[in-house]
Amino acid sequence: MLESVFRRREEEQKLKAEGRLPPGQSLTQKFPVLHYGPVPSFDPARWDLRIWGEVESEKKFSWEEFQRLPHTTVKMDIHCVTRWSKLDTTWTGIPWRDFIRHIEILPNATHVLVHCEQGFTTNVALDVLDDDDTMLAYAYNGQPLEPDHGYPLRLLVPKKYFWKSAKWLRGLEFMAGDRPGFWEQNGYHMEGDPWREERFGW
Ligand SMILES: Nc1nc2c(c(=O)[nH]1)N[C@H]1C(S)=C(S)[C@@H](COP(=O)(O)O)O[C@H]1N2
Ligand SMILES: [Mo]
Repeated sequence: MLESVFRRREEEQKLKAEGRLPPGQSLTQKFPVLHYGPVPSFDPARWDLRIWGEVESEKKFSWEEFQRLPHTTVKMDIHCVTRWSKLDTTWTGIPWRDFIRHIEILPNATHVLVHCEQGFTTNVALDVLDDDDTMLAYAYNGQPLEPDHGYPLRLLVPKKYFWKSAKWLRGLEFMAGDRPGFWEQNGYHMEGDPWREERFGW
């Protein structure tokens, strides 16, 4: 028991030295569930993903349309502000850069306010989303997301703390300038970079 704790510490120190595990984080093999409020239900006939704000024209994707978009599978590490990290998680979905080809974003847009079921929001800069591991994901380990983990769709922004990876995604509001989302209004950092330990905003 004690030996396994020491072994894990050693592994974590090594991963930190290699720059794989951010400061103040510990490894987990489990997949903790964290969110505010109840798990919403999903009705494919009524679900849509709404795009608005600083875009040429508003747009809505139905679940059927959304599923037809070409998808890929990406492996990534995730880091939660509550200090757990999980390495090599495998997700399938639509890469951000592919997704935005279906939208005309106006040149003055700088940030997105991500909207979820039940009013959860989080803010992300467009240049953060412009990466090869950000995606709109609907599967984890080859299976549809568990209801707890965001079924049917969540955003993934693995280079930021995991609260930016919004579950039960329903809308993307493109903004000219930044605006705090749910946790950001409640004291969390506007950027949330785990490598700089941007946990809290104060
Ligand atoms: N819609 C929604 N998405 C959310 C949250 C939430 O409360 N509502 N919590 C965030 C937080 S704080 C974390 S750490 C991750 C946790 O994701 P997981 O439950 O899949 O581990 O979801 C994020 N996405
Ligand atoms: Mo979190």
